[in-house]
Amino acid sequence: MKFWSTGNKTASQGPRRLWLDLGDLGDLVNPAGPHEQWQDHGLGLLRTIMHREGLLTDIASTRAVTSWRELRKQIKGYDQLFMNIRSYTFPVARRAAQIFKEVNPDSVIMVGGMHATVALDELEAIPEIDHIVQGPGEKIIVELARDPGAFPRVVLGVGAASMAEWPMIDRTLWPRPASKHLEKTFHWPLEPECGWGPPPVVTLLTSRVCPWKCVFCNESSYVPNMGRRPVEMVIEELNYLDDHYGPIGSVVIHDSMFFQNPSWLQEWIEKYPRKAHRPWPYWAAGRADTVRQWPDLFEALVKETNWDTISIGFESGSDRILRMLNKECTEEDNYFAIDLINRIGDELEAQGRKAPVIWANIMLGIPGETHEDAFKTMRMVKYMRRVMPSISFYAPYPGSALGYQLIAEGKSLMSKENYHRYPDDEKVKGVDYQFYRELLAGKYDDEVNRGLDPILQQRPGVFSAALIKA
Ligand code: B12
Ligand code: SF4
Repeated sequence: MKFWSTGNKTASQGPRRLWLDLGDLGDLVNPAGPHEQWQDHGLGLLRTIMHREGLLTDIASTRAVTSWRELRKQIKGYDQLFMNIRSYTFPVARRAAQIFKEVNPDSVIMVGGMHATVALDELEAIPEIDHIVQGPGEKIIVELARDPGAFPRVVLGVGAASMAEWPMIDRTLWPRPASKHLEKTFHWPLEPECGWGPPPVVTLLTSRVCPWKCVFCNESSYVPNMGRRPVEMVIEELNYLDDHYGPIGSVVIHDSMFFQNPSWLQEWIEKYPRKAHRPWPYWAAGRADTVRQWPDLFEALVKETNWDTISIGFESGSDRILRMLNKECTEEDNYFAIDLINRIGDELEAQGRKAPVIWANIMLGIPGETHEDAFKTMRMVKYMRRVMPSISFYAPYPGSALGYQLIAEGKSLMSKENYHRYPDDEKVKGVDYQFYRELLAGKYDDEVNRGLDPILQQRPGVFSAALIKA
């Protein structure tokens, strides 16, 4: 039973507790794609906190098995189950809760995570779940595990005021890759390569919660604002991981919005290149409007700290749509950011250094989007010189303003059975997905090319492979 990190150690110490890592069956055996292999920081953090308090847990993962029968065998004999449920893992979590209660009828199931906050009714409807914690969980998990009976069925979670209070996640508490083949490329307890930088990869968070309120995103709806993790702590953790599990190849900063708090970023520029064992190249996210607001800061970050995969939520190349999305960025902001990144890339290449690449987040199929809006978006993508397009069909997630609206109007095609399965899934009634499929297949390249520089027109106009799950 190599996936049990603590064997049966917990048996003699009170209730036997299990954390269940969630994801599609088999994703840690033979993954469908690189992003399915990322580890869950919510689970890692809460397990670390519990273990520090002496509340030992075992780990199983729906990703580490290829059938429910296999999972059933692994989860027998436990008294408590913990799960971090996001909307996209809801169907798996529900099935797991049912099986767990079936094989452990006297057990207590405790869940939290984004879905508990944004779609409470869906979790309340699962009778097997005993306690549902909304919001952050780091200051409640220990009490809850010690005495679940003292809590009502629905509990408001309690978080830390600052990420400075978070312990360093014990990454050996994350599930292991579950096949010999994956073991070789995974670099557990670090993480595998996904195309953004060399392995082994370290994923980490420096900030939580984004202050903007784009209507398609539910970021601001579930965790109250909290202090950023101090720069020194981030570097210390990276150096520790490099010493113990390295050498690290690259870093993924999973923050929803890395490019915020200029004073923190300034300190990062000063300390990361000097104090980290190596200024590992990293992936991190920004917004076009703030790149335009603080261009010098942005340029210094890219050049001096090796921010070499720059994720930007452009979403659309049309002002009409950007306004509808409450993106607070304009077409002009988007083009400013692209021009700046293009120029920085040229300069770095001229010095023999690697040019940064844009990880461009793009949405298509937004209700109300016209063909011309979509052509403008694809034109903008073609304008980017070094780019990894990450295109998705707009998905009406609960917790976001637009998502709630479309759900209430009966227009959402996302269901409890299928929050998101395949990139090509249709998400909203009334959207002409056939048009978008043809657009991505390059059928409208003439329209997209209109007004573009002749050199840019020659760039490939087929983007079907860039469509991702959303
Ligand atoms: C990193 C990240 C990713 C990474 C890695 C995912 C992973 N395995 O962790 C990647 C890039 C792969 C990813 C992909 C996607 N993601 Co994502 N991702 C995030 C992000 C930015 C950080 C997650 C995180 O680590 N948070 C920090 C930890 C500490 O928080 P936490 O997990 O929520 O846990 C806390 C609480 O929820 C609570 N808690 C959790 N479990 C439990 C259990 C108990 C018992 C208790 C008491 C408490 C508790 O306590 C924890 C500590 O406070 C979040 C946004 C965010 N700010 O959280 C989005 C987010 C989770 N992702 C989201 C989405 C939609 C996606 C995608 C579907 C689509 C997309 N286009 O991005 C894909 C699908 C991925 C897949 N596997 O199929 C949504 C989820 C929406 C929802 N309603 O669930 C979020 C919230 C972003 C957003 N605002 O839209 N994502
Ligand atoms: S889409 Fe990006 S900028 Fe907008 S609220 Fe979400 S994380 Fe923030």
